[in-house]
Amino acid sequence: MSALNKIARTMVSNRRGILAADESIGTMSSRLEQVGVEPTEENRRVYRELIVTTPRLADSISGVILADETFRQKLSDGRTFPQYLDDIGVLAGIKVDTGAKPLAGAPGEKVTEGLDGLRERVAEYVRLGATFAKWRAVITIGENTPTDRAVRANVHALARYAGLCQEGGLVPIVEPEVLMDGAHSLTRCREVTTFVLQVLFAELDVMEVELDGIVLKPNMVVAGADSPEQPSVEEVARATVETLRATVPESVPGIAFLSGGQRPEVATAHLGAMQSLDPLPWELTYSFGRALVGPALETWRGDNSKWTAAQDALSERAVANAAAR
Ligand code: 5MM
Repeated sequence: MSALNKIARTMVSNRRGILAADESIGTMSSRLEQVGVEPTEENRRVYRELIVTTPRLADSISGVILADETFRQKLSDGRTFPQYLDDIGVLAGIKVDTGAKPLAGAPGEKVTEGLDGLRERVAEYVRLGATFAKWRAVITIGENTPTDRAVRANVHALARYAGLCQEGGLVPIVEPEVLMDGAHSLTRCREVTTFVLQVLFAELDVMEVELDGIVLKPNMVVAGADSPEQPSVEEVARATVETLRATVPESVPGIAFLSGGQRPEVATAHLGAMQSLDPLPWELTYSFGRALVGPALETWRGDNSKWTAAQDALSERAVANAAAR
């Protein structure tokens, strides 16, 4: 078993999943403002300390994805976040993309950037304690989107990112997110997700990325958030698993879903329903952001007398997801 494969397996096995706490400074700041907390560097640090020091986190969380700012910050006891995670038996991951930017010639569509200097940044993050990385591409469903060029530009960047990570010793989480925004049907989401994953795995093959040393982080196949016809939990589970079976090679050790704006309980129910389908060739787990930390942030709201209650809210979601899988 290669070193990358061993890390990837640790990320997705033993009924654990991955916590996405890598909101960029802009996203984290607006989430704090939404709950009445001033978006300072220190408040972002304190909030992340609340999250990672949740008791028994390691029972249900195998790895935490951090943003660059958090990766270099320290907990109140002086340990860096990666050091602390290592001490509690949780892998530290780093988001290495620099965000989705407008794609030339494709109105409304974006391409994720961050390849410049990535080899050197990977080397630094490895020195600082990272074992895996994350890069998220966003694909929009609309009347005339996604365009072929938006999909191809994004999977090309994902594949080059994955290759650079593996060269430097990090397991790449490969995240092609087909957004839930819009009124499209489940069938349309399935078509788009199928196309994106087909083109993605063809590109990973071109770049000779070792598939047993990645973790795929896709969207579930759902209807658009504004669609009048919302499928049942079983329909989502079946459509998602069928889409993955048709596109994801069996050598991929694990698939860790993003939640994408689904309500926390709904995302958990979908994950649970998938496990009861026929035996699956890969581990199926979670790499949720909002569906794990949303209730904790809503509970805390910057009030440290709610610290324990907020950690309980995170524990509840983490334990429920671990049970679901
Ligand atoms: C935690 O949010 C991540 C970073 O987002 P920005 O770079 O836009 O600030 C995000 O990539 C996240 O990891 C995924 O979207 C999964 O999170 P959800 O909330 O969809 O499960």
